Amino acid sequence: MSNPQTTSQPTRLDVIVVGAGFGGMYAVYKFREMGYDVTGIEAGGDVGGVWYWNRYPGARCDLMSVDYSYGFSDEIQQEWSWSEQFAAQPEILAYANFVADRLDLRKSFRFNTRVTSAIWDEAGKLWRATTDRGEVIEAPFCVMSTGPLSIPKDPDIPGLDRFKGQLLRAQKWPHEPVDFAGKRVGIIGTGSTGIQIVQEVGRKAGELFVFQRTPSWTLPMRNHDLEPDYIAEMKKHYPAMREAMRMNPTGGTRPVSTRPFFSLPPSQRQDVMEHAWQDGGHTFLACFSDLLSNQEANDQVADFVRAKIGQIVEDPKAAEALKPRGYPIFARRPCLDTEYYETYNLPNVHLMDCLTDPIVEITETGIRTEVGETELDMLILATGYDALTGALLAIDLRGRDGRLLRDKWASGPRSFLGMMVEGFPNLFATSGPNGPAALANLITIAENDVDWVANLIEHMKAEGLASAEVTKAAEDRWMNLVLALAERSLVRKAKTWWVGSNVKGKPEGLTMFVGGFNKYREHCEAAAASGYADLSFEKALEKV
Ligand code: N01
Repeated sequence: MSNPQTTSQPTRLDVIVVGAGFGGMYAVYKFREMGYDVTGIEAGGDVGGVWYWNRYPGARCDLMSVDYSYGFSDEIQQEWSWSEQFAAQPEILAYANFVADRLDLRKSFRFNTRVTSAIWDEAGKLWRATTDRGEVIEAPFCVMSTGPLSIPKDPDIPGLDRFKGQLLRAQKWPHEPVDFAGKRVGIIGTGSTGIQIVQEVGRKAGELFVFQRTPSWTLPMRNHDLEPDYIAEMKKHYPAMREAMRMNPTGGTRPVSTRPFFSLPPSQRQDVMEHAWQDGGHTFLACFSDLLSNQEANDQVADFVRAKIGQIVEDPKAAEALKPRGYPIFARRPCLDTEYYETYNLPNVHLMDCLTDPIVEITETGIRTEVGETELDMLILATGYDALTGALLAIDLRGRDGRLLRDKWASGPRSFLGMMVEGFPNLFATSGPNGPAALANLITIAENDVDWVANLIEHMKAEGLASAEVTKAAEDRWMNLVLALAERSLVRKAKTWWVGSNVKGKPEGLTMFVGGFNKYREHCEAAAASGYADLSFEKALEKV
């Protein structure tokens, strides 16, 4: 294994992997096991990806821990035990560290290093990546495991740099504990991140001011500890569980209903919704088959949840402001919370409704809205990400004939299976923007994608092929399918990062594959089974 040092001489590898989140960690392990000379390059100081950076109070995964974990190694899943149904960030990061230790992954990574450019060298049939440390690394294959949520986005509000108090970004949270006691704390953003912070910090801060523009839908998580008997039983069934996850639209173990909402009489529908509310987690989505395709069904569930908000939040004005309206439930990523709405009944927590009183600017001492200024000691930004494409487009990525990915994707991302891009041979993305990305379990998707790429590279090695590129026809076919499915989905009806509307100037559209992880996997398998008929290959100049 070569170890690239800071040098003007390019380091030659077989595979470059960008990112040390769950996708990149598995990719590095997989290629190393296959005997390739592989190095992972990661901007953060260690493994974990989004879980390395997002150390904000209350950070937690809202997928069940046993689902949100690797299935590729039975040793790992037998040795690791989760403590809660929905694990908190410290435990997930500890899991990433456990995996890195167990597989001795760190020796194959360069941390605190960012890839700034990656350029296809047609003559050499290789990718030449440059890092912010001035290193040049060359390899025939480049795998981008850069994550759909890794480029934080600051709010588009004047004055952010003027604020003299403590400014905290959720996605770059300090590694040291932050003390909120007695402080006047403001937070902008009430997506999944903001909700998790509010329910935690509201109980700690002197005063908490929540600047909410669009209310999100959130449902009770009802998290609980996992009993030793449960864990032991689950470990016996891991193989069957992993198989079930491969067959599941969400890439998780929870079965998805085939029952349409209106197939039940009204009283039974009410009972099912009440049960789902009490049961917690993503039970709602598992109760009915058509909540993302039937507007009327969606409206009824939305009414049910709005009524619950009204029952919990004591101040009628705050309750009304917290009720989402004007877009379908589940069309914005549904959050799972622990007493989020109850937090607004605390005397020190104040909802600042930016729909009726918009933020004008951030000042030296706080936030000024149209009505007046709120003085703050601390300001938390939970304002989301330049998602799906942000991390890929942040790199100066040039394919055949020097073509920039940024230019190719000027009207939105286009790829085959979210993994390969026409004009960019031997470049792969895991959990890419035209796959099921954030609509399914990202670890399940990453494992699928890395395996698919690994099989393709093995095929190329066996056949003496130097480069693989998806044909324009195949890319068009995939994108037509992605866009046709998106057309039928209610998901496109909300203004969110899912459709790119949260970033000024970004092309809007639902470009994720909404057909479910199971169908996506079938497409991947069919592409391989066809002998990679969707790809064009060039013969090797030399064998990898
Ligand atoms: O980001 P978001 P997030 N003025 O984009 C507001 C995953 N995740 O970090 O909608 C005022 O959802 C913005 O308001 P609006 C999960 O996939 C998972 O919360 O633009 N407000 C919105 O409220 C999630 O979907 C977990 O009107 C402004 C917020 O900032 C994804 O990460 C936990 C503003 C951004 O919400 C992203 O979630 C956390 C402005 N100028 C995250 N600009 C779990 O697994 C932006 N906002 C539980």
